[in-house]
Amino acid sequence: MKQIDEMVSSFRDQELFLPIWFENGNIHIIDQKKLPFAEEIHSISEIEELASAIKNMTIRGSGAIGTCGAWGLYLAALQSGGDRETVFHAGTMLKMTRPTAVNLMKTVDEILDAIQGAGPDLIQQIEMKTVEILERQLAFEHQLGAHGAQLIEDGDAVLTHCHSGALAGSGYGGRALSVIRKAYEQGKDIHVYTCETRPYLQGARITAYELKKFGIPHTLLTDNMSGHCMSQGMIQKIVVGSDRVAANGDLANKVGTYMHALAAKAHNVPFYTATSSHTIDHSIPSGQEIEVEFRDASEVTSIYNQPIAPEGTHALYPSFDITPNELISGIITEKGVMKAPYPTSLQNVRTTNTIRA
Ligand code: RUB
Repeated sequence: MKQIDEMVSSFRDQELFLPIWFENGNIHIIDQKKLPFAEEIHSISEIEELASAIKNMTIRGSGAIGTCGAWGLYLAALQSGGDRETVFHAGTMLKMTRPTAVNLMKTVDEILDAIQGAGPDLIQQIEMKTVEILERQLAFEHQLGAHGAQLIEDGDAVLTHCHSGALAGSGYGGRALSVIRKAYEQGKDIHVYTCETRPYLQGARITAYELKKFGIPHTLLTDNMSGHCMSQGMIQKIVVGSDRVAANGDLANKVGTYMHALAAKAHNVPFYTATSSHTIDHSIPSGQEIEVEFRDASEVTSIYNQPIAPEGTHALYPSFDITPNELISGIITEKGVMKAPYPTSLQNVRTTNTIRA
């Protein structure tokens, strides 16, 4: 417990905006469904509760749900007194929660691989691995932020979609907002256009909330305004996160991303994704093999339980879309900015951890 306690207290000293942490024997998460109107904290004592919080998007964002994999297995290990079967069962349950984002699956498998030979020290081994994964992820945010900030020029307006920020990662700025935050901290005069991101409104509710918290000037757009703004020369760069990147550089991100990338190509606006080497899935040759999660269409026919369409209207909610590599100007990672041809450049950031079925 000491290692975990020390890590959480060091994260607190760094004034991170943590999406998830461990305290008094329980996992704690900020309820992202309630933001920006309330900063409500849930205490989680059962692995089933964590799985359902991921499924119903109380906690979300590929980096944050990746860390849920580590925290969840640690909780399962502690509660079962280090029972291996319980830990493996928890891993299977967590991996089934969200099919598109790869970090959760990879994190679970990384820990399960690490404990293959563990004996009575199983809890301690999971604790060590959890600390390693969380500290690594935070370091990545700073590193990829620094690489990406070099692409942002003084005076740029940067468009982002969905929420790829502190609460979607380890608390500094996640991926896209780490790039934006670093550029801002370097003293660059930048402005951010955040798209609202229907239907769950991550951009309006959470990205705008974090930008305000960090003091970064921003303007909210509805998703259908980006093409017009680009045509008027109002946007110089696009930076989004990624839930999964295929070996050829195609990426899955929140639905709507593809549409911004197409408009960006038409208007010569560079389109970047900020991600980590762990979000690149080398087992998938192209984006066509990425499973796109479909969510409950009632989220489209209503907002905050208020119907916005005639009763019985048929709606569709693919939660992600695939942006093909030819629309991507660069893939920002903790090891640098990867450029086309991606099948070659992404090999330079290949990690050993993979996903098992
Ligand atoms: C989140 C989403 C974010 C990505 C990328 O989807 O699409 O844009 O997670 O951000 P959801 P990051 O809200 O459905 O989880 O790479 O920082 O995770």
